[in-house]
Amino acid sequence: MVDFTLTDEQKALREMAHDFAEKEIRPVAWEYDRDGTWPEEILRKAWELGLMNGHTPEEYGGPGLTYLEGAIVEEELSWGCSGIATSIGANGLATAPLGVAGSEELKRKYLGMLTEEYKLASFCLTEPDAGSDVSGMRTTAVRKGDKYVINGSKCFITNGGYADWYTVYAKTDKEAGHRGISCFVVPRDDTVTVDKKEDKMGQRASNTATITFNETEIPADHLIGEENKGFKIAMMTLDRTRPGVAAMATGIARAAFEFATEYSKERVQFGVPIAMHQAIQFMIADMATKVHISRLATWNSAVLLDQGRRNTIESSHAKRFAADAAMEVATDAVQVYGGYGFIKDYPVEKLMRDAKIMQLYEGTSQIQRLVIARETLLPRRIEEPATV
Ligand code: COS
Repeated sequence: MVDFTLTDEQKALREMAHDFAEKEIRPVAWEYDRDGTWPEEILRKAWELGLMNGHTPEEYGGPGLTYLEGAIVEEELSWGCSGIATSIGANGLATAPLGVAGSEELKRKYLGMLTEEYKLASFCLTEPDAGSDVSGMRTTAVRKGDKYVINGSKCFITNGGYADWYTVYAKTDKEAGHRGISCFVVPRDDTVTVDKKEDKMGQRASNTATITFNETEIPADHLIGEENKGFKIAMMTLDRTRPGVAAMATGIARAAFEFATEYSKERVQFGVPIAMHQAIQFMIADMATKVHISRLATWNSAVLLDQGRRNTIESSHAKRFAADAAMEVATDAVQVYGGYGFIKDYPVEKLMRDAKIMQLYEGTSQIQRLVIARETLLPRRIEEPATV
């Protein structure tokens, strides 16, 4: 049965997240964007309300939201400000590998740490020379007795400067390409340095940092899953988190669409509100369709996960469609505002800058097409749900 009717609980969750976005995020979003303000106070309030760590199961102190419910929350928060929503959601990306392959001890300790009090964790995959090409990473983890020693730098790390622990991918076999990567939980200590905070085009309220591990020692049992199985853990993580990014893109598109619609009813040119002109009506109609289809594709990819099914292609469909749609809708919203759209006193130029990252992080729109093409032309036979 195909049915996206939300339950009363899901509607209440959406309302709560929307209320939070409207009252706590929107009023400061443009100011925080201008100044690149770290939204700590908002993050702490989100944590109090259970809007952070949404997917963490109840047994580890989280609310145990389904992927569909997570997508509903992420769209609302991103409607408020996608930069702040990214900071609120980053623990979800860092903890997903533990959900995929983590031991009971690691889950209890590190998921519990994030739900017992306000703390942050970051996902460290990307490196200066390894973006789309994950296998090209240079960070190493060398086993020494009952420890691993980690060396290397990770860049573009969301919340990196404030995280208490990191999920880190590193080479445990330098000669083995993607089959030589392992995944670890790395607590922050003095050997972990924050080298750089990026000055970004959009999502300026989120913290994006370069993190370097200098002879960082961790207990051997901080390996997530098996040695040299990290690449698959990363791919399975992204299958699970891309629906959330697609939901955030939907939130940006919806915000841009709403601003443009309201403005078109107020702005008078040629003696009538510009909404009366077909040129504007068609842009508004295209925006409405894109928001609608983005949400449907997102929810579809999330529900598959909730059913325990592999969603690789649907996740990439949703991420690539919603990200491209957010960029198009935000650009058109600027167009509807005309010259005012280009001015920072008006809300839509921020949304256009914020939308751009949707086509870049958690796999560029080109990588999503690559995944879709491979899944279409050379479908992999993997049991459902995929295992490492
Ligand atoms: N689930 C489970 N296993 C998967 C998988 C998935 N979704 N995708 C790939 N794999 C497995 C493959 O089956 C293959 O397994 P074997 O080792 O048994 O052969 C292995 O992983 C390698 O797959 P593939 O050959 O497709 O790897 P590539 O190096 O060509 O990389 C892409 C594939 C480009 C899709 C991948 O590197 C990618 O997603 N890059 C983007 C990374 C990204 O999103 N970065 C953003 C930063 S993270 S915030």
